[in-house]
Amino acid sequence: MELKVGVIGTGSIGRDHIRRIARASSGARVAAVSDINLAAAREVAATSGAELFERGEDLIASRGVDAILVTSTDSTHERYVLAAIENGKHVFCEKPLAPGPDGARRIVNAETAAGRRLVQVGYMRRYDPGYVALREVISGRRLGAPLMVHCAHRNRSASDSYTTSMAIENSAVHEFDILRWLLDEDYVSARVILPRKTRHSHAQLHDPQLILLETRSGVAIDIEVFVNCRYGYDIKCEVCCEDGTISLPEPSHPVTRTNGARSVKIFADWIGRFEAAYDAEIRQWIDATAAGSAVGPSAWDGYVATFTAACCSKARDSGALVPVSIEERPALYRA
Ligand code: ISE
Repeated sequence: MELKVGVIGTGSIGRDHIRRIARASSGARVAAVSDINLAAAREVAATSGAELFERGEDLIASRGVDAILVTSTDSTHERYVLAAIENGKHVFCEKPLAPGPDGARRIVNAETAAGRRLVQVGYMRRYDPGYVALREVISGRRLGAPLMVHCAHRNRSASDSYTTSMAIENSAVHEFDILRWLLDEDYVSARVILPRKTRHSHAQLHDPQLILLETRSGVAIDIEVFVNCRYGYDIKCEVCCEDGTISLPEPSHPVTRTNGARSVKIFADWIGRFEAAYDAEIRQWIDATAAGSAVGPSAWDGYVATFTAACCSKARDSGALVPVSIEERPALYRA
């Protein structure tokens, strides 16, 4: 059976996933599209042959759509994911699951009430071969227990509408998800330090920020979030364990030697840096959905990442150490 996918949100990541499905994924096709920017959706519908819907809710309810991909603006995720659950349809939602923990919790509540997993959240780093290799070493305790993790999340530049909160809720949220997955444990506290602000920032954005987290077993984590680093998109992660350290591999690019210098390309953004991971996550979502199951980052994972982000924002605004008190994981997500 060919899975008929409806895409809500035809901006850049939406178009990217549409191309991905067309290019690499047998077993699925984009059957419908919708966007609040109707002209953009119409253009995508015309080139992809998908049916155009003016309202996302109508696309979700359509009998011509089996599963939903939500790539609309963050503030609209909750309503589309809830509508998909209500219609009993599998839904892939780009991160964050919702801008704040209350919205993400409502999604968890709706899914647990439905009694089955329907939601996958777009934390694509879990499919990146480098992070997968790191996890194998950590979970196999090949270097003993992890003690400290040093991370950097650097974007080349941020737009004028990008704010201090977004650096945590939209960017560092990836770190919260991947580190919890790597270490297989939750956080207990958060602190945020605001270093000297770069001159490349603007009034609404304090950049960089330094996040300090502690996990249940006492692993200390520092995350530098620097969204105006100027030189490229750079993601770093080094885990210090009892018997050695392990680092996220650098993306492999040829080394050029010319004019007295040796250089290696650095990706400009996450689309290039994590392309293989995006391909793998969408492939896995399609296969699992076609088989009637849901795998990958769950609504619970989406909730925990968003909850942690809210704690970090509070820690930054108060300057205090903030406890990250996460409730017990509902049974649906324990398997
Ligand atoms: C962006 O929205 C993403 O999701 C990227 O993966 C992240 O690295 C970037 O910082 C965000 O702004």
